Amino acid sequence: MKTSIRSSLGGAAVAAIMLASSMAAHAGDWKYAFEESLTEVQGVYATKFKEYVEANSDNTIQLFPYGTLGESADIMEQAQAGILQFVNQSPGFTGALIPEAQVFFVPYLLPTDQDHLARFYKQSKAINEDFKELYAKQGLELLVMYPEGEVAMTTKSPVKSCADLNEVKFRVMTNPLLVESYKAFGATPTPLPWGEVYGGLQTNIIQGQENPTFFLYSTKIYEVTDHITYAGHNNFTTALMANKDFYDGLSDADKKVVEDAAASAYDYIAEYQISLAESELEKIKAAKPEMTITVLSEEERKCFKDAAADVEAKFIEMTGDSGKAILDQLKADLDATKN
Ligand code: 6CS
Repeated sequence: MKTSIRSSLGGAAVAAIMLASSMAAHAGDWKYAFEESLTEVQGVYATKFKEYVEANSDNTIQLFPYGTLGESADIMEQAQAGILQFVNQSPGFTGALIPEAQVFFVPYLLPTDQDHLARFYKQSKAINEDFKELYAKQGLELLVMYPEGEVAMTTKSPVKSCADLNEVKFRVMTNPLLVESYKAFGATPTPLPWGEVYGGLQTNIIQGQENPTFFLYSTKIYEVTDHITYAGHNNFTTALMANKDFYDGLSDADKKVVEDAAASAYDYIAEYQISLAESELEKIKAAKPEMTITVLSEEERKCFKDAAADVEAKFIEMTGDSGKAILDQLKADLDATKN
């Protein structure tokens, strides 16, 4: 009798160990790379995503901040090849791979109202259905797009109108439409990966660049430029994707954890990045009191707004019917999420 209890207990223990090890075998150790440091917006988003996944499943996530695996283009290649399971890349770099993603660089398309933006990214059909299909064709499962803040220009000389950008070599992300945009603004656009921007400004190879306010502080770009200008022309959009084969191979439960993690991190970051714009500008003012900060008036914005129509036409020329359909859908989504 004793023996049989012992052997049945032993059998249960072995079964439990087998179950645990089979669960461990199925639990993933996922790799997630992004274009910023751990304390910048993409890093905070990634941390929230990781915390959610690890609290709600047996999977673990290893985070790879900017620079640990290369530039934006490198981490995208690694994600497409399946070396990484997740990659955060902004359309500013994805535009070369998915031309329609350049739509986010049509000036004045996105509103500056952050509440409106937060509703838009979440509810947009263009993002959640149309772009999903376009990313899928590149082997990527688009999980979410989210905002990082209004984009500001930082330059070595003051900018009050497009004329002030004449002869200014202005760094842009490697995105053909962004090049067109700064051409239309009157500058000499210079596409460069992020790693070359600080040095380029320091050595005067370039004299300007654009980014959201928090990034101007965290990357110390204020040290190598003297003027910050808000023209209200854009809001920085970024995107989290998974390798599609990896995602398709997940169990329904894991797919749900991934989607819920993306949504939960979205709700956090949509709020978080709003307060950053103000707090980080204050830090720039404290670190460099002589920095000028200018919000262009409606009149001063006129030439930038006029240029927007040409950039939109260029976008359609570059992307044809597919781009036009995305642009129209995006405008309809922006309209539908106004209130
Ligand atoms: O301008 C860039 O290249 C970078 N800007 C931001 C806000 N995030 C990552 C990206 O590499």
